[in-house]
Amino acid sequence: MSAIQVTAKACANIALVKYWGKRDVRLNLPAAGSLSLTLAALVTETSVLFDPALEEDDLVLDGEAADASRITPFLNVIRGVAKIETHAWVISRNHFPTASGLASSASGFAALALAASHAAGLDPTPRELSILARIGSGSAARSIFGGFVRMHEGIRTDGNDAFAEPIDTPLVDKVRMVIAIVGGGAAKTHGSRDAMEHVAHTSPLYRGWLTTVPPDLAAAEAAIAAGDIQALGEVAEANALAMHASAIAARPPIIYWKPATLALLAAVRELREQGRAAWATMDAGPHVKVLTTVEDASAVANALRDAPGVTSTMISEPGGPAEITKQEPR
Ligand code: 2P0
Repeated sequence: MSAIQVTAKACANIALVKYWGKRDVRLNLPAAGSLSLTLAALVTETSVLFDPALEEDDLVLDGEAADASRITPFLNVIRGVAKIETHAWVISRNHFPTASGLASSASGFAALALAASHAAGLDPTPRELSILARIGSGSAARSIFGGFVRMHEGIRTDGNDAFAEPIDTPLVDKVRMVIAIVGGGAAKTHGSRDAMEHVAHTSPLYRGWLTTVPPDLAAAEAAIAAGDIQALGEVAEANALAMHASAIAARPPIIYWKPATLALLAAVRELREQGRAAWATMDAGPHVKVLTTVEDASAVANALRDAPGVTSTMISEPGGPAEITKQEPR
């Protein structure tokens, strides 16, 4: 195999119907489907080169040497398919606003899946890439695609039907996501990988959460098909609150919210009362992301900037699919 260095970029995504619980931990097979919006403002760019001179994988993350142990098993999957044993240089950079606390495994593993598979001489289809990215991180399966994306839970034990697909809709040109950063993006207390397992095993509300997902997915898909952002926003906000309720009820509890998170939820409700399009969603941290329209994005961002405890806000357009940005023979 002639060595080729491949650079790929991928955008993070925010789920409107959340992925929260697995049916298979090893393969990251989700217990239910999910639905997300890919965001242009949150990009990871990753370069990969397989080099016979290396004795182990070498990772540089945001300019600093990093522990490669989370990516080596993932690269092993790619090496297995490509029938190579060579180790790789991996240089990855998150082009996120500094200290935002939004660094996501979704954009990271989507960019790595694309760059590493091509650097290993493979040429996977977008669906194969989505399956591959999922093995790195469940939410990364969605970051292979742009705009609105639907993740399928699948039923197979090998995971070959657990992939994401883009939802083609003109609604994507009408929406924006406002991200309100709480507390300067300090490190979160519970990583989502362990947290969702803990919730699944100890929360009396986990089963209720799981029964919420299929009707929420159906409602979100119907809202997108109808171009109805209000219906989509209402289901997204309710779904996020249900996910957090399951976490809060875990034993011991997992409470991601800070006082500012609740202040933001109140501010979003107030914006709606003023006639603005604004619906909130929260992930494994205190930050609040608000689904809104192109017209209302500035007003929403301005209102949230003034909420107590908010350190910054940004407005993101929907992002595109993961793509290769550079290929150089070495
Ligand atoms: C989501 N989250 O749908 C949900 C909502 C966090 C809260 O997907 O173990 O980092 O790598 O499959 O993808 C975060 O979970 O978990 C996530 P793994 P991942 O966006």
